[in-house]
Amino acid sequence: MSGMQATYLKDYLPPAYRVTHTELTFDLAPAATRVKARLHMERHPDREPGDAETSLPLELAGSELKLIRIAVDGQTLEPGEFEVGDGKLTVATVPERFLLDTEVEIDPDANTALEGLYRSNGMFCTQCEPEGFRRITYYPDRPDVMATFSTTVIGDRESLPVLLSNGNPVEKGELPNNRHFVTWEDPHPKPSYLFALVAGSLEKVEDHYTTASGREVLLQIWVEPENLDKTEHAMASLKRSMQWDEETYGREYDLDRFMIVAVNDFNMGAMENKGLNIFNSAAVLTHPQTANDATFQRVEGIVAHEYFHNWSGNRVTCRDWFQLSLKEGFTVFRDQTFSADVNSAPVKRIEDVSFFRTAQFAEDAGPTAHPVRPDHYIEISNFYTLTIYEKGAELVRMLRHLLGWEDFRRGSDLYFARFDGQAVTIEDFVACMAEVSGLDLEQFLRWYSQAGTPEVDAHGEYDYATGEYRLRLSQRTPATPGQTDKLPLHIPVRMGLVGTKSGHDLTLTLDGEKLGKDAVIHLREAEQTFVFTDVEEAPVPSLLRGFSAPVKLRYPYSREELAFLLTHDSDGFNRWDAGQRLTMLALDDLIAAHRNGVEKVMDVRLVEAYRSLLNEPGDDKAVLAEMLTLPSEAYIAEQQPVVDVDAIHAAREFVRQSLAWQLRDDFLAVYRDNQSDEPYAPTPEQIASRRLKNVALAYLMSIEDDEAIGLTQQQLERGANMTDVRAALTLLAHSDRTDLAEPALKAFGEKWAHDPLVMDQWFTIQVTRPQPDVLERVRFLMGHPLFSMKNPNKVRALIGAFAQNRVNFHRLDGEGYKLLADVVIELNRLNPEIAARIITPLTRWQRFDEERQALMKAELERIRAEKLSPNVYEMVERALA
Ligand code: 0A1
Ligand code: ZN
Repeated sequence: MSGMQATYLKDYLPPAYRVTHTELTFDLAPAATRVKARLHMERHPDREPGDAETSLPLELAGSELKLIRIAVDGQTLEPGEFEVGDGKLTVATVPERFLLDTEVEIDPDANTALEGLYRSNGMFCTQCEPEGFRRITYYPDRPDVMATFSTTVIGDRESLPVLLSNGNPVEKGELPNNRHFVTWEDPHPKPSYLFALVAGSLEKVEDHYTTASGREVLLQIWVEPENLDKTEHAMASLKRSMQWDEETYGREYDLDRFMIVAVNDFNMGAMENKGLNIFNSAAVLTHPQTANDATFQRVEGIVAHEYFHNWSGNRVTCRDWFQLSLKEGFTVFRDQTFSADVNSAPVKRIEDVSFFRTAQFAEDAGPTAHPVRPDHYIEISNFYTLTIYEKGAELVRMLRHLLGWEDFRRGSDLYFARFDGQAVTIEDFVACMAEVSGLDLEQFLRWYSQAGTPEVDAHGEYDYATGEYRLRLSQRTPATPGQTDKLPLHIPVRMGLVGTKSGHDLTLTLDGEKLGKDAVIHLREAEQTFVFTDVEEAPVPSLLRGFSAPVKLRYPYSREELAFLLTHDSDGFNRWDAGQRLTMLALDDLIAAHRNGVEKVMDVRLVEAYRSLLNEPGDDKAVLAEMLTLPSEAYIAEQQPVVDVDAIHAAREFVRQSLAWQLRDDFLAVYRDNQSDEPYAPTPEQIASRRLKNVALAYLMSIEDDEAIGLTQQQLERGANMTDVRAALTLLAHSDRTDLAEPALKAFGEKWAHDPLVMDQWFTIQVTRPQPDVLERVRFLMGHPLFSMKNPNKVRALIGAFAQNRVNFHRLDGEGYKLLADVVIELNRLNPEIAARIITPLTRWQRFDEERQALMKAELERIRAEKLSPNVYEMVERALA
């Protein structure tokens, strides 16, 4: 099957022909839409025919298209003058410069893959990244072909009053048979993956933004009428993003209008189509009564992310899909910094890193590990991964720290100026950074081509006699599939030495040079020793501050040293990290005790550490809430050589309950102190208070404290906002008290049956319970009238969430695995992209005991026996390789 063939980076060639201008006409109809395309084409100057050829054939990508007509320079081609098959259309000979006309018919209603043109709730919409445009028309559907677009959309006046596409509307009018049209022009050359069309019965909220140079921009958010009251936060986030990008990167918006559309059926979070961003409704709609704080913050981040793509992605795009992280890594870094700037910066970093160390580390350690710039793929849709996005962002963050902000900004300016309107590579980006700074980034580039998480081992020794502190660092990257030999990387280690007597950062003197109290040292060799001189007192090292490189850092800290860093480290992030490490040591003992059937004993030092956090809060509330949050089961699992699902769950519960018993009154006081009657606002202060309050309540509920039960019920009934309601409902629903759980779930389900995004939360809350009835519940809820396998949000809310429920998904009878495999098999047919994502937990079989390994592999084999899409095929083959 040709779809199963791999594409290699080393085979890259520029296209034989490029498009300078694209004219499209859509005649919309649910099952038979006509698309006419007129492409202004010319030979690519960098591609000469080989010696044996007189000309280069024209090859256009196309799939699931019914060709009606094709003409070159107005001359209709007869069968025999072109060839269709194998996902492409080939014309053997064409002139140097020509007009290509095609007309095709497509069936949006049959499109359950949600790539190309499809319908969602009666609305027409598109998703073209990475290779969806070929399902709309025949085209050189690759990012290095950039053209201006002129798009006419024709639709039914009654059912499709709103007709949108990229750029600016230039003409509209009425047509016979109750139809009308709008023509849009996008003057900025763009690749086909940034094309968008939306048509439907939508309503809008409008606002304006004046750019730094005085351009008036019309801002519109288009939604279904019932969602008009859920757009305020997205609009505010958009305006903040526009201003931030001007102030921070000197980037202004470049069209007269910027539109966002919310759609219910969408494979991912959102898409940065030029001037017409399309969002999963879950990633844009908020209301205090329907969305919690985390959602408000997620929406803000995604709105910013898509907006920032206008420069990092659209104006300067990727030469080929191997360069995906060029736009995604940079843009994630930009949105992370934005969110840090407008919220609590340390908390944003803590959240991002704890997610990264749980999920990206797991990807990097598993069978689907790949470099930030992969060198081959079967299905590019499978590479929208944590490695490309989040690790890519960590690499940009390292560059920013290596260069310092000023040079980094100059490098960014150079990159945008030099490559505006072009499709470029990751090397082009890094070369700009090297050029402005004079730094040698050759070794740094290995980060892009080498997969796997480097492990850094650190050992320190203080010599009282000489006042020397010797820090020995060594690095090693474990083998990953297809990459056995790893080279040393350039690892920036931000650090301090905290004096054990003074409790303060000591001045760092390295090789006679005074570096200050917080400095970056550069690990470049497999092993290196750094000798700090004039160290006045014995220190505890604080290493990898702010998570300055995406590595696993090991240092043999004692519990006393960790407790010391927890209170004395000047770096908030490392203070939090010390707490995590201290908790992990206690958890390790408890996991061992559970496995050996020995009685569990709580580490008093941990209790005391928590007591002092609660009683002498030195940090802001937001950081404190993070400090009081135990590592997740998934994170703990990441640290174990063989994952013991039940021991991890039992150990973590034991710590939670022990802390709750011993610090009951402190938690209760925190809860009381953070109750408020203020009207809801998604401000950092309010969010921190609510978070802290609900963390405290969760501890108290873990021991079914009577007073806490009352407070939880009150909080639910009061219904002040979805943050408090969802927290309370989750606590009741996850308690062993069926008498509390069932009525609360039932009432909530009835109250919100009309709101799909709230019902997604209702599904998730039920299937993340620790109780053993969950699998049956998932089966039952799959039959719920609101559940649909065709809606990715529902699939994620029910099946995706269940697969994160560690004790229940990993049941020893294998029923959890079987359920997921059944879903993958069904989705493989309906929506291969989602199928290939939802399968991930099964691909991690190597991490578990032999019994579970066998069960998981058996399900992968059962999937492999099906007729598979390239998406699922690639995932299964990698998992079983
Ligand atoms: N570029 C988008 C991500 C995205 C990728 C693929 C999609 O559909 C298959 C949709 C969105 C982003 O980074 O936000
Ligand atoms: Zn993106």
